[in-house]
Amino acid sequence: MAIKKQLKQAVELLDRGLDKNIRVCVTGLSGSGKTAFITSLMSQLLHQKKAQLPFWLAHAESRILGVKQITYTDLHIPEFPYKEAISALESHQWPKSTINISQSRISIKFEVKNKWLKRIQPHSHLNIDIIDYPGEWLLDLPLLDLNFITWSKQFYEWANKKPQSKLADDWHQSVNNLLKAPSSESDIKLLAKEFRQFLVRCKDSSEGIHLIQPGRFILPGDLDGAPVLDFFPVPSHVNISDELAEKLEQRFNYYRDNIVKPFFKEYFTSVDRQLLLVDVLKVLNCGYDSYRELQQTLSKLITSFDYGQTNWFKRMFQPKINKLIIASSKSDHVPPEQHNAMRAFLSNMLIDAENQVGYQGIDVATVVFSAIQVTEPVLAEHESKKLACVKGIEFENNKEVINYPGKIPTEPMSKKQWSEQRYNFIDYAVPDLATDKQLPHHRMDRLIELLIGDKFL
Ligand SMILES: Nc1nc2c(ncn2[C@@H]2O[C@H](COP(=O)(O)OP(=O)(O)OP(=O)(O)O)[C@@H](O)[C@H]2O)c(=O)[nH]1
Ligand SMILES: [Mg+2]
Repeated sequence: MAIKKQLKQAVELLDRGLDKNIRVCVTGLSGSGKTAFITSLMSQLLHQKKAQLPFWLAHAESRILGVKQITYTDLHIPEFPYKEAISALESHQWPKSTINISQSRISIKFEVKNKWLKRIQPHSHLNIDIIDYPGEWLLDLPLLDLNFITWSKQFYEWANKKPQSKLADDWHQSVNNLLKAPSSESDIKLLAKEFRQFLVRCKDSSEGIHLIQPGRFILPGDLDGAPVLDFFPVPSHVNISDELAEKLEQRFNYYRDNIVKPFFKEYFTSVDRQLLLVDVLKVLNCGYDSYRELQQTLSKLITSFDYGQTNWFKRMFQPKINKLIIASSKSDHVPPEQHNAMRAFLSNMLIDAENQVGYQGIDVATVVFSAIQVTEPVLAEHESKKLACVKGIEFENNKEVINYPGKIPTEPMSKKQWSEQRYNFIDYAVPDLATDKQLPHHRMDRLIELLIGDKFL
């Protein structure tokens, strides 16, 4: 009887110790590669039997017995469109930019390694939950700690900085003019529309602007046309009627409390591991102002997920994130000789935020990877020197190119140094890929090990 009881206790311990469910939160701005990453992750896992994944230790030890996609219990959330993503790749297209939420649950059955645990249960399984969503919505996270006045103040500080200040003239004029007169509901609607148009100009510009808030103003989803989106920030020097101030504040509060808060509450609660994807190539192309703006945007995001006592996220969710992986996606845009530089660049950019998170006892790792490798490294001759380049199909014209993108700096650059650099990172199309085996990648196995490797005890 005593043995039976001990065994029961051991099994309970094992269950807890093995932590059978893990929730991975993939964060990243629009275009940073979230959907490509999830597609590749599923492809690597579902084809693991014949896959090359040497940095995933449990796999290298041949302890992964099988992987399957299982039904998620939250029946109201659509399933991640893996099949659609694969068929897009088969027709040489990238999966479409995401416009709504989806979720996937993958179950991995594995052989237990720990010799004590193994006696009780030779096999175990780990369920991984992962969600995909439009990157634009992520930028609403910092709004949760703001009220209408602080948000307006922050907005105009941001709008007066380059590069976005170059696009803000029309908006400043509209808000100044219209607010001089008493504002009817139709004036408010019109101004809100002009505000959205300004945000869309920022998003579509080639200047590399990132902090485009509120996210639903760019990608409203099912809120298209809803009055909750009829608000805009008011500059502090403009005096508006109490009635208008109250209306705008009410809508801001409604947006924050009834749209943004439930979104983060539902999808970001109980996250165990966080992966932050960053497209560093875009800022290298766009230059200093874009770099600074991305740095500030990401730092703001990281510290919104911050785990400090005073933070809204902590107060609400008691998060248990114990690992943050900051990853530079699309490493196939640069030759392997520059991967270390790419990592150093990312690390330098986020050093302060990383330091802050690390101080709170959270493991932080920085990596470079490519979810779907669509280029190959080649050596090209230039002025009788060999130059490490990449060869791929240029997205814009569907022609094969050999591209030297420029040398990524390993040390932070001054504004002058930035102005002297020229980068030429181009977008690549999807070549002919076999999709009934693991998708070609760079370091997805390292990322899998960092994200979940410690769960295969
Ligand atoms: N070469 C290369 N390009 C990539 C890779 N991953 C993503 N891309 C490019 O980046 C684009 C955006 O990737 P997505 O995965 O759609 O980005 P996202 O973060 O899901 O963006 P949203 O859905 O808009 O939030 C793709 O259409 C590709 O052009 C990669 O591993 N290699
Ligand atoms: Mg996406």
